[in-house]
Amino acid sequence: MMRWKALISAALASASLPAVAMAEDGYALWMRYQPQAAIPGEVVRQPVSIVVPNATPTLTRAAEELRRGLSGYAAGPVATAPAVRAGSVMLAVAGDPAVASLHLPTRSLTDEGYLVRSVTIGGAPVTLVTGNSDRGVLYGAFALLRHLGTGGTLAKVDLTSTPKVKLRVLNHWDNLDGSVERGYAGQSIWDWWNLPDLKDPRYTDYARANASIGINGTVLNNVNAKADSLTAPYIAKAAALADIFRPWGIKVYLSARFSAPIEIGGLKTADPLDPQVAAWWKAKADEIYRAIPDFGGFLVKANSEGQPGPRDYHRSHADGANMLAAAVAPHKGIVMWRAFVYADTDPDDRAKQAYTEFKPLDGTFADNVLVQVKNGAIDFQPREPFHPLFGAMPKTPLVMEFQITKEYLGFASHLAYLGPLFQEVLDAPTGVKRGQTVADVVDGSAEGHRLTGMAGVANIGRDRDWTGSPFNQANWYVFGRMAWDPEADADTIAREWAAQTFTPDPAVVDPVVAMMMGSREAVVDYMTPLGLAHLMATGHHYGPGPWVSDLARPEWNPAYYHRADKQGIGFDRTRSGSNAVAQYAPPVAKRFADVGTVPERDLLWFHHVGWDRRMASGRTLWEEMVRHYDAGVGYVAGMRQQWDALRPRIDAERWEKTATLLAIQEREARWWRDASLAYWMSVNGRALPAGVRAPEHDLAWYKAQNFPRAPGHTG
Ligand code: GCV
Repeated sequence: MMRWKALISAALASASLPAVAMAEDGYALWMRYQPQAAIPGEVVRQPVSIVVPNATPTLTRAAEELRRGLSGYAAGPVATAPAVRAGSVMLAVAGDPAVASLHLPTRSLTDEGYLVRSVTIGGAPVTLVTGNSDRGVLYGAFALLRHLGTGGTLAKVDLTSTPKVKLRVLNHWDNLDGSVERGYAGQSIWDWWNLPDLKDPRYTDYARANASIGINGTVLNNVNAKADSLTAPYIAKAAALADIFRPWGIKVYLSARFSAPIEIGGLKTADPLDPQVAAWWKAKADEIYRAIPDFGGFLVKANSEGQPGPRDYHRSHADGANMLAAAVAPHKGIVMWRAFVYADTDPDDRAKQAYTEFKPLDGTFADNVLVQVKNGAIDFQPREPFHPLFGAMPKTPLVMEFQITKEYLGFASHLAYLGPLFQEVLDAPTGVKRGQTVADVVDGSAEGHRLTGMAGVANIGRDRDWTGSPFNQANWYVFGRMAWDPEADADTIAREWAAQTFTPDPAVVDPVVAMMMGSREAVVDYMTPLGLAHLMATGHHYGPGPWVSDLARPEWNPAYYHRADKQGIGFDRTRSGSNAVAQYAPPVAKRFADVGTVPERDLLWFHHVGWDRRMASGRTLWEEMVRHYDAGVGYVAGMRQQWDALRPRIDAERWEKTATLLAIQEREARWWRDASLAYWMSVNGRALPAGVRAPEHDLAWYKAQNFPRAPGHTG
């Protein structure tokens, strides 16, 4: 049979197949490229061939990916060809003569944007994938595959996009011993022991996955860094990874331990103003760049949770950051300096400390320094109001740091799609200028910064499905897509993820997306409703521990955050309390400070209120809290039902795993609800509203639960 006929008959056959695929282990992520009607359809009447007139390592990877994707979708072979003919897909940079002669609007694509368009070349209808650099073309190839994987066809393709954020970076909290801090998907994917010799094929698949969603950087090691990662053997290991990632447009970065000059450099000090220290870092940077010419730069956690830093020498964070920035500047490297600082010696509200320390430093950082700020002022809680530093440091580029791994949202076992969390933060008005949002600060448009960034703490490990569950893959995916466009919509991204991960069939996509979109709110409801935060058990943060109040550092105790007593609950951050609200721009501060205008979802974050306070629903606060706990548990029960109904349409392996995890989630959601209610009742002395189910056990039982082996807790 002629090849094009084979293509069409395969497509027709696949179109009539039931939506069930074979058993799958999730390794392929959203890049499954399963047969579907979209490729030949009615339109492509010629066999597909891929043409790359002027290959580079990146264009070769892009072509190979397209070949893999198109032959998967079309269930037949797709060839590479030397010249275009009808039905070809051509990959070429905009400067390529064949593309330039088409006079396409490519200028606005800047460096990494793409244009994928149906054009005519030499009389032949061709799908052109172009950009101003080969990385742009690579992103275009993935955009085309996304288009096809979400039900699009090769007819009249017209896709164009330019990333709004320059540095789109994963942060791995991976330790050199293979453990992952706050990792719930197995050991680190980096086999440090066998690198640089053993190049696990997984590294390439990791790069493909990241490139497919626009991620262009990766910090390989934990921010709680060991100086060893800066020694020659580890630089060689990082260089081996950089070589694999480079053609996929991904740069390697390292977390730098500030005291490394002492630990591995033999110096007596790490004082950033000491010329010997600066010289040591400069030589170290030169050494790294000899091995990794496109090394991205350093990420630094300084003077936070026991890490060393410039404050040890009575220097500022800017002194520390600028010294490192000078070391990498000759190589065009950058420094991402974290603002996640708080100290037990500072009696002030923990939520205020980063702002207090960093805001006065605005304007003092070198041009190649970005300050990396967590999305909220405490620590990746199920919900936090946006961090007040966004909008408050106009002269400094601020990197948004999200946590993709779910340290505080049920680890890998709970289904919680983080798209709505990311979007809620990015969409938040800063109040600094009319209409300005956090996304405007992050993408630089607020102040005209060109060096911009978004970082996500990775949820990736050596588990076969990378992230511990099929649905956790969506959080990696949505991070990449929102880093590309911080104004993107969580629902739209969930749809495209679900279509590629399962099938574009709306009978699957609709219920899957419906499950996902409310899933994070459900976690908020059963863990920390109405603005509560940090009520998780000590250390590992697994399960409820609102009663904990005996830890040495006040801000490590859940009781510090909820402040519940017989009369009421919540942290007063208004003028009568810590006055953290004053760190926001006046219109936002005003809204949060007034108990009548603060959004109810943030009520107890900003206010201490009585249990009998009337809520918008007419219920008392206590009744409303109970309702939220029940709603959270009920949502999980609903997800289980929806997932059960999808059983005939999902491959057995991924269905089973998800069903089992949902059962765990329902059990744990009940545990959270019951333990929390038992504790609140012990504090407020109230009964449950009529008809509400009592906790299964007494408070003593919940307090006695102990999980010393909970995963992810490494120091
Ligand atoms: C890497 C939280 C986590 C720590 C983490 C820290 C940080 O406190 O519990 O594991 O350390 O944040 O972001 O630096």
